[in-house]
Amino acid sequence: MRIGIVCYPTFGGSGVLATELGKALAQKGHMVHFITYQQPVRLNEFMPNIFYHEVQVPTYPLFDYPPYETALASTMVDVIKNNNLDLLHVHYAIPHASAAYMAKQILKKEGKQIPVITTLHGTDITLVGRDKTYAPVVTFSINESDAITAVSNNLRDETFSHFAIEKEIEVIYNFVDVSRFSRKPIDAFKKVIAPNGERVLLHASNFRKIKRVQDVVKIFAAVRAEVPSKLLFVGDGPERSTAEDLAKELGVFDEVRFVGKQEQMEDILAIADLFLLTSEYESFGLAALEAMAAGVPVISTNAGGLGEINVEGVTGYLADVGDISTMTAKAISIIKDDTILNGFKERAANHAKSFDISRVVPVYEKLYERFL
Ligand code: GMT
Repeated sequence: MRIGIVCYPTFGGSGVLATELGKALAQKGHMVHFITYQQPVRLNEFMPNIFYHEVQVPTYPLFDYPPYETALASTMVDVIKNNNLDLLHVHYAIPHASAAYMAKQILKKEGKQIPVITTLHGTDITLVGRDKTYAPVVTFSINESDAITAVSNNLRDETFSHFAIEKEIEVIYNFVDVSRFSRKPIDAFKKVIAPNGERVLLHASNFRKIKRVQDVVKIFAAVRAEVPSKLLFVGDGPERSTAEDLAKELGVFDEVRFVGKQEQMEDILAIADLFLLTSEYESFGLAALEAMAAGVPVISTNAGGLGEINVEGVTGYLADVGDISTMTAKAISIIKDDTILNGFKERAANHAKSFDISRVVPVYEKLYERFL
């Protein structure tokens, strides 16, 4: 098949998932064309049947806001025509689904039918999409998609409850390449982070308000008082300095490392003992799934779809949003004892296998085949 994939090129889960999907499809022999404004961060290897088309957004003194959506729709039209694409799979509704609708209408006039599949990822529905400024366009363009998928049951339900959706939404869970995350720790790296064999706690996100990174710091400070440990923060974003300030205030700054955005998550996860995800909402929590694939148990909130991947008492624990004391107590209960920790690690890695790339990519292929 000749497949167009439209996504955000950033470290966010939707871009990561879309890129990994494209790479997996290419490995299976499909021709995959990425259309976005920057090289996707996970598109870091050469494959002969992967193509990257950069959306150029010309500026003009009149434009206070250069019209990305128009440029994207035009690029979609060009790429679809020049490469005779069979379908377009857009990840994240805004503005990808509406740009795809526009491209589809343009091509229809020229006699070419292009099926559009929209995958909803989370904030496109629960946060940004619901905003009155966007909602009518989001609702319309989702309804005009030939197929709609959501990454969890929770997101599917949220979509139905907030938008007048007239079509079925299929749930296709996010996936992880388990083999990629089954890494041995790099000893030298572990020694730098935890020189005295401390436990390593980890959080990775875009540091937006919704992630409640200050809760991570509070949990760590309380855990550290009981069990010698270090905290690694991966990623960057608006709340990073809040987390840094709080770490100083709580007297744990020297035990915390902010390593910024990182591509080699598998090497970082390999030295971690516990993943903390304190979000107010996660449609799925791909970062937690990647942690589990690397054999790292997860302490998370029970918000959104997190309960669909993190299994209470098996792969980690879940607590209400903001319930620092429960999350702290559960974290300590996991890491205080080697045998208990190893049990959680093994079960987390095993559970992640049910989300392995080899199971999920064929589901997308079957979906595509329905439209050919
Ligand atoms: O978490 C973010 O803020 C980034 C966002 C994105 O669109 O890249 O992540 C969303 O999509 C991921 C992949 O499907 C999910 O794993 C995340 O849970 C979801 N984030 C939210 O719902 C807040």
